[in-house]
Amino acid sequence: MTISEQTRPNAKQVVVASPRGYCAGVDRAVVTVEKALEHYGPPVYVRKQIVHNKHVVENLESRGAIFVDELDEVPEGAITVFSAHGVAPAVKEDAKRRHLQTIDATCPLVTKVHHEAVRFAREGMQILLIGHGGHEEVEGTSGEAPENIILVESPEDADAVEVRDPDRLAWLSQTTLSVDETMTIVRRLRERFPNLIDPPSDDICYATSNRQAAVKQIASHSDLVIVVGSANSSNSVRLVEVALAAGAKASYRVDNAGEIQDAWLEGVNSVGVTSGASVPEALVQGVLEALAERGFPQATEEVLTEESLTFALPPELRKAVGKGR
Ligand code: 2E6
Ligand code: F3S
Repeated sequence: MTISEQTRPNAKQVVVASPRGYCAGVDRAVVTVEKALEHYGPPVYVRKQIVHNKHVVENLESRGAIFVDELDEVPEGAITVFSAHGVAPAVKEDAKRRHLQTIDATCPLVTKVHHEAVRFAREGMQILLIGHGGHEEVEGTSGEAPENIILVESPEDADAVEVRDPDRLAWLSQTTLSVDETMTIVRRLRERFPNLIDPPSDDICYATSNRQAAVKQIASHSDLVIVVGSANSSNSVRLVEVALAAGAKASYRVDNAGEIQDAWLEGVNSVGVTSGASVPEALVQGVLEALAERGFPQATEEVLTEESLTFALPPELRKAVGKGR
């Protein structure tokens, strides 16, 4: 295809969003398991999926990580990593009782929300936690102050929630929600509870908001937006919703290039591609190659902003390995 053909209004194009893929917390969590495997040797137990990505989990499994749902599946004294989504204090206590050697890979930005919950609860405030029931992060945060936290999952919940004292009320949120939907819920809550206190800083993390803002930029001029990410990855699933709300004619989530359906590409000229915060870049490159095989040109990248945040590895691992990162 010549350059003039590529720039014609109806010519095919592929635009890949940036930022996309791994955030600082995911990189830290995955490297934590890798370094634990290197240092201690397999098996290394991991409570829940270290991050919500099928490929990451399968790859670590092949190297000797064992993923369990609960700590009673871990042998006494074994090395056990807590996932990036965080754990309730009761889980940490259980680990101590079982004499497990734990490494906490909770993302520091999730830990920050835990601290906010503890502080508000200590001050006697009730907390409306905006998030998805059953998600591990919500279970962990709720466990910090179960008596004081009420889960709000939707605008309808915001309209119906009953509180002890409308003047002693704060809200917090899961880190990976849709920014726009969360603001709608907060507006609805504030209509009912004008003295509602905001979190000290945004709970929806930088990576979630940047990936949503970046996909919005490409969605409005995309016939189709392909989001790479696993089905249980909250932030990845939100990217599909955000792309559709921002004007993409269609949007689908895939775990990898093999899941792209030819029917999705019928009559499509412009394809946008992005990925969730737990997705290795190789999977995005696989999608771009699959599009090239179907006659689409090389992708151009639309960069919204650069990210440079990194987190040090968990202190218990740094101490064991004996060098910093
Ligand atoms: C930990 C906290 C937040 O489902 P969700 O989007 O929360 O999780 P992942 O693992 O897909 O994304 C990274 C992450 C880890 N986000
Ligand atoms: Fe942390 Fe946000 Fe990533 S909470 S794990 S930086 S998606």
